[in-house]
Amino acid sequence: MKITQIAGFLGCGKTTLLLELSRRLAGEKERKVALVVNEIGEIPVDGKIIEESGMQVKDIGGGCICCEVASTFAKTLYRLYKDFGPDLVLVEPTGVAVPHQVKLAARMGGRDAKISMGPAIVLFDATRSAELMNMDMLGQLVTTQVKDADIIAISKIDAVSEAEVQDAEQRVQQVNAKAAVVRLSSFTEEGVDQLADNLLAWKE
Ligand SMILES: Nc1nc2c(ncn2[C@@H]2O[C@H](COP(=O)(O)OP(=O)(O)OP(=O)(O)O)[C@@H](O)[C@H]2O)c(=O)[nH]1
Ligand SMILES: [Mg+2]
Repeated sequence: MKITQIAGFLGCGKTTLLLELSRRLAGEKERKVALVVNEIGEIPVDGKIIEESGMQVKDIGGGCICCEVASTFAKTLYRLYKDFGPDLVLVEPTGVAVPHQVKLAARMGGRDAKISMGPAIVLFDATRSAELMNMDMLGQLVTTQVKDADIIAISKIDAVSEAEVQDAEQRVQQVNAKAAVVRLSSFTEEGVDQLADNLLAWKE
């Protein structure tokens, strides 16, 4: 069971990508997939509809899975592993979660050798690239999210110019030169297959 988080600041496109990725991974890639969401965002995750396609959905409320409810998160992962046995778990933390803390919390639930950590995929919203790391208070949080990323997805590229995509790429590379950077639009589906393949190929 491989646990992969789709992280990034509020409204950057996490849920939209989560649904696109899970559709592919459970569909043509034929993996058994579970989703863990930490907060219902703008696009409601309709657990019932998703479960009809054979996936399991767990919604954890009451706080952030990287801090207040980290132990609930860990237990949820372990239960999924024992009761459902998915190949892949896709996790959507809240927009203010810190990816390395989400990883730490996930590891608490996964000391078993058959549980591994997938990449932290961090979305960086191309439509807000100039402001994101410069916001009062929260700019530092976004910078930490980008630093923590294993893969950075420049999201919503359908809504901006080529110059703006390049601007976003430069900003994230200044903070994290190691992570792979993928151009993503969940609307046109550019980059979604690449992220699915990266996630499947990922080794800790
Ligand atoms: N143009 C464009 N808009 C997108 C794309 N993906 C998501 N959006 C829009 O961005 C908004 C937020 O998308 P969500 O997927 O809910 O983002 P989120 O990161 O899950 O949001 P929170 O969970 O509230 O932090 C919605 O209005 C989406 O329709 C994209 O690829 N292109
Ligand atoms: Mg969301």
